[in-house]
Amino acid sequence: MSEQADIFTIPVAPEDYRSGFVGIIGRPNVGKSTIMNFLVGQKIAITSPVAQTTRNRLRGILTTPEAQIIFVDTPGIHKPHHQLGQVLVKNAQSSINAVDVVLFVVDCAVELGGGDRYIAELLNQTETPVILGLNKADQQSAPQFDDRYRELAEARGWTIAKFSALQGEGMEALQSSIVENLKPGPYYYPPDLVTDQPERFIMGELIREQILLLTREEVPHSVAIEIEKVVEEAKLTRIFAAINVERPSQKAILLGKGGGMIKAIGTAAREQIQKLIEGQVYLELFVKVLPKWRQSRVRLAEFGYRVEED
Ligand SMILES: Nc1nc2c(ncn2[C@@H]2O[C@H](COP(=O)(O)OP(=O)(O)OP(=O)(O)O)[C@@H](O)[C@H]2O)c(=O)[nH]1
Ligand SMILES: [Mg+2]
Repeated sequence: MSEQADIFTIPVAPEDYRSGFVGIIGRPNVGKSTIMNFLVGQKIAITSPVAQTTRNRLRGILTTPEAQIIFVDTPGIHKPHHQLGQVLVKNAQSSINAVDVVLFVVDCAVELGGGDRYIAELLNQTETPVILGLNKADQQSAPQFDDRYRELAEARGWTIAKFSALQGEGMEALQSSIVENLKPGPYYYPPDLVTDQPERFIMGELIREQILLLTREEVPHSVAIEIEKVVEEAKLTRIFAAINVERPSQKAILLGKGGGMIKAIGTAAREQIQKLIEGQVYLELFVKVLPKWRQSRVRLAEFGYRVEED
């Protein structure tokens, strides 16, 4: 669809309608993507217990009768070690300035730490309203942890919300708090759209999610998925995807004994993709070795890791 056609499909919002962009930031693994998926009501971003699951800035759109909230999910902020790490951190930082509200997420099951303070410092330079989101309330065994988080928020005039994105408690209040912080505005996207990402990108992510869940450490971060071909037939969608890794040893792990691992990844990813496209899927995966792709800006761009400028 051309850009112009897009503009005409967006209706005019009612008077006193609110809208805006909400940047979700925080350390890796605190539950940022889980929060976005919960509020949007659909799995747009993949989630896993492995830190640095999210690699790309990703938009999830929630349209209600009173507001349109565009969530910008970002990779966890941490100290960068290599080219991919630097791209991830830079992108997360620049999204702080480009949004209307920042949702700074922490894991309240653990004490406020250096990683959170590092992010709080980045936020000191912004005028954007900040909501400090205390996630994983369901896992918190020491409620006194909240004291430090409250001090942090009160000293800076931030709003606080406490919730569990996994179980849902407190999520309605979080949504209200976000809407309260939004200004009157138009629909930025058609009301029925839930993400700005093409379906192919999400398909690749759903494959990567299974690799994160089924293989150990090291391998997941060296993986880049390329959807090479999608063939839509009457009752079946055939998808051909390459899994790029950096070393032959990683290829061996991904294949597994007798091809058992790649089969398990394929079966699980296929189920997820079927949910996404609401139809039958045939999924064919192959593993390729592409040395040092993470060090290469060109490769990063090829695999869809945008280097975003401030
Ligand atoms: N118990 C509990 N687990 C949660 C909650 N929210 C998220 N998780 C889990 O925490 C892990 C990380 O969640 P993600 O949503 O991938 O975290 P993230 O902040 O997006 O992580 P990165 O993309 O790596 O920065 C997953 O295993 C989630 O299921 C919660 O409220 N309670
Ligand atoms: Mg994430």
